Amino acid sequence: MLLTIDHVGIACRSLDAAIERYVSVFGLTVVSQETNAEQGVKEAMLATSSGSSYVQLLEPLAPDTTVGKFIERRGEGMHHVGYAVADVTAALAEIGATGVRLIDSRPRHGSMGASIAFLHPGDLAGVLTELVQPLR
Ligand code: MC0
Repeated sequence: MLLTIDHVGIACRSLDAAIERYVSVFGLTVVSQETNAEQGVKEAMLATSSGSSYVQLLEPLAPDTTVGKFIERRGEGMHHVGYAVADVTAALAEIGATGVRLIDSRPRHGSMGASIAFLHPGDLAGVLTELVQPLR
């Protein structure tokens, strides 16, 4: 079901500062920058050299957002892993049947036009997990 690691999401206090660091250290290429009000983030996708997976940098829009609360509790760091799937709706049905808690029962709008859905970290060894059906 999981095709590849689409991205790793990293919570940061300043998107501009984090972009500058990740570009200067790793030579990554910024391929998109968006504000996603529904998710409470300003985010950037930075492509690795294979072009098929990304580092996603996430700055909270406010302290009471999911990423804002995460930084308050744990500081900056790895926030989630996003796996590419062919069909996010079908994957949600299959995963839901295993008893893993679905944070999103239906897909939402994600970065670069993807359809996304989150799974609860409490059922996946503490890792907030995102399913990503990329826009093709
Ligand atoms: C919170 N917890 C996490 C976590 N965030 N565990 C692992 N990874 C994370 N990122 C844990 C806390 O440590 C706590 O554990 C428990 O979850 C409840 O924490 P809380 O602070 O009270 O938070 P809740 O319950 O309000 O929400 C946690 C939950 C939430 C994972 C349900 O963050 C959520 O709905 N996330 C999905 C949406 C999201 O993260 N959006 C931002 C990225 P204990 O053990 O103390 O109970 S949007 C994005 O990435 C888009 C743009 C895209 O990719 O395209």
